[in-house]
Amino acid sequence: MIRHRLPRLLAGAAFAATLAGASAPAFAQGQVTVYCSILEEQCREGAAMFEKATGIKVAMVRKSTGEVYAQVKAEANNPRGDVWWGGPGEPHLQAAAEGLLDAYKSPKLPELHGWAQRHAEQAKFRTNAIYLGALGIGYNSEVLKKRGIAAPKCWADLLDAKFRDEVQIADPGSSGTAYVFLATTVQRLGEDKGFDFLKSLHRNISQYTKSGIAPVKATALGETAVGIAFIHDMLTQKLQGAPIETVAPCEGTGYETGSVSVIKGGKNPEAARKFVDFTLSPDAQNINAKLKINSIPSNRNSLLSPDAPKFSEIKLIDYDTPRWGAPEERSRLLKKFDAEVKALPR
Ligand code: S7P
Repeated sequence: MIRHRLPRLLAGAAFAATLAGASAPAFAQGQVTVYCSILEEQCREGAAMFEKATGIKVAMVRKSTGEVYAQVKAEANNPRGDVWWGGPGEPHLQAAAEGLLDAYKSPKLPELHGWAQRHAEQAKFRTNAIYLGALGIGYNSEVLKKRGIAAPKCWADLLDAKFRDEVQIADPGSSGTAYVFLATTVQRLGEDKGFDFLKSLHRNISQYTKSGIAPVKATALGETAVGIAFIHDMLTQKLQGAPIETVAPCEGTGYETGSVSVIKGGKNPEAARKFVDFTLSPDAQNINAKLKINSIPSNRNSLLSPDAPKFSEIKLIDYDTPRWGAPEERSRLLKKFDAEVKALPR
């Protein structure tokens, strides 16, 4: 059943705040290794701000969410990372349940929206929420016009043969974005019909990219007519002048709870906790406003851009992040996707 819980939770959540600059430089020493699954430019900006504010040196590695999950798991006996910053919540939840993350109750928690506090509580504080983002379709209006194809309005429209080789999405094994699409489809249609849908869509997919942002960039450049990704990321391209339009699919859609976690056994646990506090603060979350990345921040005092997609205007399914982030469910769905969808000829 499709319910609309989040729009109500977010109603009236148009908070105004000032874009606070970085805090005064501090004299703490040390270092922290951050595996970063948000966008490269956010990672860079955040690292520079944190170094300036704390004096702690940041070693930053940018990888997609599923890739970081795999790396944290592979390094479990000798963790090299301290913090995992960003990306949809499901791989974080899987890592949490597998004992790969440390519980941390940040002093910033009381500043967070109710949905973010619940996310942390449900995960026994082994991960924390930093933003929300709804999944959708983006299309290049110039490419569709050239091809004489009508703009899609619904997920089902993408199954039409006229979209053959015209759709891009990432691989759900590497990309947290694409995993949200896989789980959304299964939740929306049920597992059997959901996989039938994915198999039909497979015929129209030109490429499963490694990162979730790649289809957005390809759509903006006209390298593909359609991309499936987060609506706020497509909006960033539109705000930068790309001929890209966004669609909140008519059947309803899922969303991500962007997360941050302390990696268990990391060499710099104190610096890691400081970094998590930073990611939950308006200073770090307002990087998005600066870069025109319009996800919905978890701190009530962070800026919410007037351009941010309005959850109250999007038909959302009652997307069950904890369910799709459970280890057995995520591993099973990814295995099934590889065997029954990706392996199919097109
Ligand atoms: O903050 C922007 C954003 O797009 O960065 C994350 C990133 O794209 C996730 O990458 P993968 O799909 O490659 O794992 C998103 O969580 C977030 O919306």
